[in-house]
Amino acid sequence: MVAAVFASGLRSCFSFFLILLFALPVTAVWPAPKNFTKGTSVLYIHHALQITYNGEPLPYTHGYRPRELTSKEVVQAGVSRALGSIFDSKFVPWKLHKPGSRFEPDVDQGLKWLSKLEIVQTAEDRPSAFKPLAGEVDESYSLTVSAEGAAKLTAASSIGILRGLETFSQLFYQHSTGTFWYTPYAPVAVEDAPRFPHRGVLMDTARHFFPVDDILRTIDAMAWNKLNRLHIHVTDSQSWPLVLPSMPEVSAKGAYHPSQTYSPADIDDIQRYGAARGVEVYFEIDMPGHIGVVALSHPELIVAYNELPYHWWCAQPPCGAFKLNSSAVDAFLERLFDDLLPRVAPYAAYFHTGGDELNKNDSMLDDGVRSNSSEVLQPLLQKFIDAQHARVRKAGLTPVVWEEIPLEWNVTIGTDTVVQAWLGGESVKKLTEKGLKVIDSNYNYWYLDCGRGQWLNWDNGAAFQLGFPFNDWCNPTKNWRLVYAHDPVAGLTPEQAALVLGGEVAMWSETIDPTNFDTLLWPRASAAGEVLWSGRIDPATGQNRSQLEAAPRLNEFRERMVLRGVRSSPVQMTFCTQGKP
Ligand code: CP6
Repeated sequence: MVAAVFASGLRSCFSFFLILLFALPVTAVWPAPKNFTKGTSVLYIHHALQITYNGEPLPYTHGYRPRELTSKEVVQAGVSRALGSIFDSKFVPWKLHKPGSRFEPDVDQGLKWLSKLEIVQTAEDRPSAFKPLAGEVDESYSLTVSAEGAAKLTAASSIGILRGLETFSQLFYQHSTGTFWYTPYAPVAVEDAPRFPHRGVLMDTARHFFPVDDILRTIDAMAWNKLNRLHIHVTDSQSWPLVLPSMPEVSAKGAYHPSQTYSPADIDDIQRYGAARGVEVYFEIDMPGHIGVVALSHPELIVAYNELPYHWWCAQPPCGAFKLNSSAVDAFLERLFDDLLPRVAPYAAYFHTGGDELNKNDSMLDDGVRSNSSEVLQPLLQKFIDAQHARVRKAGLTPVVWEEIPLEWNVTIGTDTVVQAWLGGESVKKLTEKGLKVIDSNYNYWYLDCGRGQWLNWDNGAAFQLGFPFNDWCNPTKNWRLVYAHDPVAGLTPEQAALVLGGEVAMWSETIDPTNFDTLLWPRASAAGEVLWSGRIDPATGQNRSQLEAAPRLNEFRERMVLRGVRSSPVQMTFCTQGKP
């Protein structure tokens, strides 16, 4: 800052000094590393940089795709993406500096080059690079870039190396001459590790369909944010885009259109794409509520499908729930899980069986139950959950459920089960008091589709009941600062906090499709991403992280996301990031 003022005032008299006196880019790296020290020396980087992986030369091949998910292929593809991010995205950081300021070094003097990047993986991937995030994975890494031009990246796992490569890529800018790339931060030393192991995004492909490419692009952007779990809420009462070869009628009747489906090959592509980037893709089939669409192919399994007035039977039209006392439902689920679980299990640790917003009244229409009393329904639901979770475990997966299953219905679930909390208030506390593992998706902060006040249902569903297929299902109003303000472990004892695996931001898609998805997800998911990777509390101060410090840094990262092809919303006007002229 001082250098910039000095430089602009005295430029003509002291041009000899100005070679060194340019203003540093304000900041770098999102999410904030655990420990990060940087200097003020400039290093240039070239495509022909020498790269080694465990001592072997690793060529930088532009756009390299891994042929198989071995550690070496994953790292090689990661190197290609990181260098592609540096050289392709053309990030000249003028937006981060006052107009007319000198924000970059001169390139007509003797340049210092980064000569090598040495990558060392100190342990074997467990269980494999193929199933990267099952169980405990060490995502930590350390990265140094010396002022003399040698970079070293060390990690225990290939995923740790990917995380370090992403940090590495964020140290570089393109020079406005267009033919040089440099970091102004040498020497750099980073020691980094995530605060939470589960850092996720929920994508809802049932209210609107998302083509595979939109999902793959989201996986890329998640990896830039060091987010590591993509939860695909793949079915709901509105549509069933998932093709099941053993029961093709379900998607044939249930998809919005034959083109709006995911084939087994699509599912495989999505999960492999994630695995290569350290993003576990796991699926949710929401049940026994939120499943009305099955009535289109199997009407005998469902009660209250499209029943009106809808708010009597469910949270959102069209209604429809599984019968809770039906051997036909059980046989259907046996077939469904036998088809789906063996295909998704190689790439994931989790399978989500839903369980949210089950309306008691539905079972009044069920010939096998005819009751809306909790005493009658609870044991039926217990049996239902036990049966489905046994199938999930048998496939080698860990079940995930929404919070209502243990908290509202008092269903007993295994302590292996992960519970996704969303209703805010005391939910996370109550769940961890029961000794249950938790993913936090507090809807007051981390539901990105909805603003506060979403439950002011202004017409009580009247429009829908009048046959008008319209539903004012909330509007987005939360800003990144509200998302950033949420700490999933605030107010918990250390024992309780240890059970919080992390969190997920949720993008329910009633009013979201590929045209507005990126813009609504980013950069707000980045704000949650930093809370989940770096922790809400800044260890340097012991206080909540500063939004004032975060804003320009998030803005810089947002520019990178846009230049890499993701249409993130702006953080603030350019004027604010540049500072007063
Ligand atoms: N769909 C499903 C939804 C929601 C949930 N489950 C939801 C509820 C309330 C709000 C936003 C979304 N649309 N299947 C709740 C987990 Cl405010």
